[in-house]
Amino acid sequence: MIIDRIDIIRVKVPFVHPFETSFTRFVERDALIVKIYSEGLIGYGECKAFYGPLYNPEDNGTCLHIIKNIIAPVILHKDIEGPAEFMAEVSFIVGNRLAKAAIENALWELKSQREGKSLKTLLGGTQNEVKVGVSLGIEPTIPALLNKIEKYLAEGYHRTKIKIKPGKDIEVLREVRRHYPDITLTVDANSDYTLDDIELFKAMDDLNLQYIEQPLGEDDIVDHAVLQKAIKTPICLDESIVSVDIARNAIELGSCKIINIKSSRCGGLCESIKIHDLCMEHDIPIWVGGMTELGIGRAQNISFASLPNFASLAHDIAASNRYFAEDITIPYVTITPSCTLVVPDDTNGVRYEVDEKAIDRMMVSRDVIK
Ligand code: OSB
Ligand code: MG
Repeated sequence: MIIDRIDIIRVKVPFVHPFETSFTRFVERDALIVKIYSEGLIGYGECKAFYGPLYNPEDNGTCLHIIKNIIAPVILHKDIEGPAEFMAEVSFIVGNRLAKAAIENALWELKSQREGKSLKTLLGGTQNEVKVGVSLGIEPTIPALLNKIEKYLAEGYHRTKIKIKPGKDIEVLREVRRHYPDITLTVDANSDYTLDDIELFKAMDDLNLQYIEQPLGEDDIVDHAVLQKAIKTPICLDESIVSVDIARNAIELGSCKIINIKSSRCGGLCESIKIHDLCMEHDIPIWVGGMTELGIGRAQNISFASLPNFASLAHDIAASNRYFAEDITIPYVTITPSCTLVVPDDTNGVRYEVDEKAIDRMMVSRDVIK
């Protein structure tokens, strides 16, 4: 496919409720949307970077630069066969996985249109519906958190994940468990602890958590292996898993028993499918992680989650209204009464179209490269 033009659109979309993690308090989704024009077709990709390099080493500023000044010259007016060939073309770029993934994702959309096949079919998805969990931010008080838990349990969310940070961890979790002895509960530390906190994680073994997500450094898999040997609760790696090679090393070292795959964090769907397959070979359960995506990224995550090894655990692909009053797809991503998401496929008619007018309302800048 000839790449005729690339637009990079920066949007800001307010959150319905601030989302606090150990590394920042988000009040809006600051995001880049890439729009690739190719031979009369348009493919969209959502860049998952944030306003600052707080969770990933990249942010929207670095992604804009890499896409505009490094990636675009490589693909503009060139004939790019597809996502895999694109990844080979940009393999000279070290890191910058979120930037590559944004373009890679848009190329998958173009491939889907060109071949008249759903993304699910192209990726090898096998499931018609996927189960959804909710990720809850740090709240100012325990009653405020319990309120949020109640709200999302009432909506049917299959798993409750709670963000923790030092000083807001074990007492909060004990209180949650006291109120909800039986719910599927997980925690996400977003790398805010070290091996000095090993006793804290041993204490969490009493709370029947499904997993503890990324307790230690975002670039560590060695200390995680030490911690995993010291506790019974499975560790689920998030930040640390940025490639299939790191995933293989982490599995070999015993750094985790579960992996959360965010395709953007790993440079796109091509690499992420390899991680999916590797985990399947090694009986490592996986689930699709979230980055508080807008509708374009959210819808792609649903298709990715339809791959076979994603069948056991709930995904961080909430309904759009968990974060936004207004989104950029028609319809908004919506859960079924049993709190699942129906995977768009070749026959069921489920489609998420991009709402250009909504993008225009939320746009703060636009770079056109042609
Ligand atoms: O660590 O999983 C994470 C949001 C932003 C950055 C990192 C993470 C998260 C979430 C939210 O937990 C998941 C979602 O609902 O999109
Ligand atoms: Mg996480």
